[in-house]
Amino acid sequence: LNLLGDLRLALARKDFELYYQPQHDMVSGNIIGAEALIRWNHQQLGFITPDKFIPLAEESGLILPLGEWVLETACNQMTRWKEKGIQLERISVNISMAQLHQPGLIARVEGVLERTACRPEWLEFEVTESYLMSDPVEAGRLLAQIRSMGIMVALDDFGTGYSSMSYLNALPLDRLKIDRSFVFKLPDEDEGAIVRAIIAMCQCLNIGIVAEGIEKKEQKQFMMEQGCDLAQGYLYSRPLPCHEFEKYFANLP
Ligand code: G
Ligand code: G
Ligand code: MN
Ligand code: NA
Repeated sequence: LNLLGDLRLALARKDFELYYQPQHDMVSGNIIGAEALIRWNHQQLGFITPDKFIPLAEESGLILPLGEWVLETACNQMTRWKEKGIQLERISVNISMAQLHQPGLIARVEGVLERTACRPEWLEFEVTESYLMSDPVEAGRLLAQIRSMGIMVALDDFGTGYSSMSYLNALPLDRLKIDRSFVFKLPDEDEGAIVRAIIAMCQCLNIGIVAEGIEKKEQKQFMMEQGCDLAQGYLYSRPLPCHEFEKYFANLP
C-alpha cells in the first residue's frame, strides 16, 4: 500500500467528498452554520477519514492543493445553498498551518471567492490551537488579514494544545471551539469548572463559543446553562453528505 502515491492520484482524480456537520444555535435550535469535513473515497479501501490522510498531506505538501480543493468546493456549495434559499449563515472550513503560511494566501482566497461567487461573510476558517501556538505573532498577522476580508476566524480544538491566555487575547478570533474531550466528560464537576471558566473568559473577550462533540442531552443542557452560543455533535447530527444535509435542514421543526 502506497498511501502517498494514492493520495497524489486521488487529487488528480478528485476522489474526495465534503461532508457537512450542522452547527446549531443552542437557544433557538436553528442551524446557523455547517463545518465542512473532507472524506477520501479510496478506489480500493472505500471511505477514509481525514485523521488518516491529512497528516500525510501536511508532511508531503499536498495539503496546499487539497486545501484549495476543499475551500473551493465548500464555497461553491455555500453559493448553491444560498441560491436555493437555504438560510445558512456560514460554512466553516478547516485550514492547515501550511495553508495559512502559504505565500499569496489572500490573493488565492480572493480568487476562490470570485470563482465561486461566495461572499467572505459566508465563510469561516477554523485553525487549531497547536498550529497557532508554533508562531503566534505571524499567525496573528495572517488571521487579521483574513478577518479584514470579512471571513470569520475560529480557534479549533481549544484546550488540547498549549495556548496561553495572553495569546488568546492577542489573536484576532471571532469564535472558540471547545474541544470535545472536555464536552465528553460533562457534567463531571471538574470538567464543568474548566468549561465554565473557558466560557466566562470568552464572554469577557467578546469571543463566541462553539461546543463540539455534544452527544448527550445532559451535555447540551450544561452548555446551554453556561451561555454557550453554538453546538455541534452527534446529538444533533453526524457530518452528512450534501443531499442528506439538505434533507436534515428541510426537516427541522
Ligand atoms: O470527521 P472527522 O473525522 O471528519 O475529522 C477529523 C479531523 O480532520 C478533524 O480534526 C478535522 O479538523 C480534520 N479535517 C477534516 N476535514 C479537513 C479539511 O478539509 N482540512 C483540514 N486541514 N483538516 C480537516
Ligand atoms: O475539526 P475538528 O477536530 O473539530 O473535527 C470534528 C471532528 O469531530 C470530526 O471528526 C467529526 O466527525 C467529529 N465529531 C463531530 N461530532 C462528534 C460527536 O458528537 N462525537 C464524537 N465523538 N465526534 C464528533
Ligand atoms: Mn474543525
Ligand atoms: Na476539534
